Amino acid sequence: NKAKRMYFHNPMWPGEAHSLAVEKILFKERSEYQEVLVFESATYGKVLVLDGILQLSEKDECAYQEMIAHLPLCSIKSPKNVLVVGGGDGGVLREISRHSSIELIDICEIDKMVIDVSKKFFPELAVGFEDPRVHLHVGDAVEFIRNIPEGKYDAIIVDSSDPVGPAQELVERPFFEMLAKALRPGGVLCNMAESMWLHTHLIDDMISVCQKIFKGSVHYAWASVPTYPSGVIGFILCSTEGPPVDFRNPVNPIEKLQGALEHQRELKFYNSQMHRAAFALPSFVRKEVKSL
Ligand code: AAT
Repeated sequence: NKAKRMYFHNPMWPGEAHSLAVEKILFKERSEYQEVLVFESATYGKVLVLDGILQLSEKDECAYQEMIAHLPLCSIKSPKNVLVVGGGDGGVLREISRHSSIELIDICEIDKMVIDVSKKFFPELAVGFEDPRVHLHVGDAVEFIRNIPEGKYDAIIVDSSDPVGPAQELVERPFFEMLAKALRPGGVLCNMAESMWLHTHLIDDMISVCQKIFKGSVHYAWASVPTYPSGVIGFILCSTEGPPVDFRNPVNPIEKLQGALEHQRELKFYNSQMHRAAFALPSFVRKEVKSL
């Protein structure tokens, strides 16, 4: 039936599926946008699934959330205004809140059910919403970004779902153009960018689009996240024209940030060495992602 096809034959990774033993289904409901599922797994803690695609597990969310937040924020000095697109679980907010220079954290998540479910089942992530600098906007990021004054943000983090469903438009050129406008000169974007084992074609397309729009620099980084398809996830890092940004060498190292390591929760994955290492690419990626 249709549900089975969705789980086992996702067009993003045909011919493969990753299994986790389910101890107990904790929540399953259809929101206005997608099917939201939370289950207790046997070995990875609680797991959030949207439309049959795993979004996070308690065991390895640290790798994704820490990297997607600190790769951009440690690449510029004293970030002040930040926007998160998607990220309704709050995990990226929790990481951003380690940066004491930040004054404003806007987040635009389309699906209120994701936020409510996270507050109920993932308090270690949803704690991110408690930071008083956070301003929540529930709606489509494409609409939200259209009305943002030019140059408002120092950094934008796109923590959105795969480009099937409500996130389709978030990998297209007009969206990147709006993001670039919303950034100050020398501002940075970090965008979730799929797996180098599965999607070099998609990565190549996204990078070529970004190179046309972001006149500073464009780089690809990656991290190991065992519960994501093929066990890795990538990030595209871009900067707008202006003061140059050298993403590969953090100018705002986390180890020197006042309070960043004494936060309510320790950093489990990210450090300056992981930051630098994330930009090293296998030879096949260099070859297949021609735009790099
Ligand atoms: N931190 C968990 C990882 C995610 S969550 C992606 C979020 O993006 C979801 O909560 C989804 O509701 C939201 N989203 C999707 N489309 C939009 C949109 N148009 N506007 C605003 N928010 C949106 C990503 C996991 C990546 C999985 C890799 N395979």
